[in-house]
Amino acid sequence: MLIAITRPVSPSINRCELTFHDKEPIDISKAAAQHAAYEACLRALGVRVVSLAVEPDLPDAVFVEDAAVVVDEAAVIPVMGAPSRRPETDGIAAALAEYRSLKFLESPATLDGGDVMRIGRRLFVGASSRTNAVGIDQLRAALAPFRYEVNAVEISRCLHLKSGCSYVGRNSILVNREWVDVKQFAGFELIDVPAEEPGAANALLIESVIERAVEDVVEGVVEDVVDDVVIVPSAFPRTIAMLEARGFAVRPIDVSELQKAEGGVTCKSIIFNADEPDS
Ligand code: CIR
Repeated sequence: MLIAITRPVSPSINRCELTFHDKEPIDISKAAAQHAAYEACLRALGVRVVSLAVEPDLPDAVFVEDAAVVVDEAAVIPVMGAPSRRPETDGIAAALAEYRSLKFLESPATLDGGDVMRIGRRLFVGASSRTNAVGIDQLRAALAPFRYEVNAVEISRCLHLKSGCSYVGRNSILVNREWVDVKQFAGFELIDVPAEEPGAANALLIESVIERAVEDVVEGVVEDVVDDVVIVPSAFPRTIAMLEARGFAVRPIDVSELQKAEGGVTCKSIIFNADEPDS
């Protein structure tokens, strides 16, 4: 089954890291309600949500995606790019140890999970202000025994790689080419976000149960499975309409408060395939 690790919105989120956004007050109870709706959406799609304890003193702790890179064979725990966020990995590593063997990156490596877009056995990693070349090299070395290919991608004007592109299924990548250099994406269909919605390329694919079963047998991308769902912020109606017109099943979700913290829809969960841990 698919498992999603999540963590509640921290009461200190108004002290979050900001890189490209101006500071705007975040309504904590509204953010918590939106996060609950996000978790409910995942559950409705058949995902088992494992919500960890709140981290009151870690403002960005809700953005769990940045604290790990999970593949089928292992979980890699990075040194996160923002020093304020580094303590977040302790709780994430403890939770993931139930499901995966752990590998740890070491300083001077830095890497945020939001910079890693996995498509089958290929990992594209954004060379961002949070992820350095040593981090990309250490990730490549950590995953080499499992035959994953790791490629660096140049990005600019956005926080993470997945701020500017996401794999949405059907061999397709939703992308803002103003922010992401697409030359590594040969062989994939590129779907450009509308110019009016530059931030809309962060979308969360939840693959259908059928596709997950097939993926167990056939490694790599499975095309034309109709039951996949792509979760997209409701703030991006043109992108939603465009994806629906192309036949994608889209689930719009309101994440306006966490967008003020420079978050999107992928960053609030770590999603992977696993059996239930033994209790
Ligand atoms: C940060 O700057 O680290 C947080 N305020 C936002 C992190 C969002 N993470 C993501 O998109 N993967």
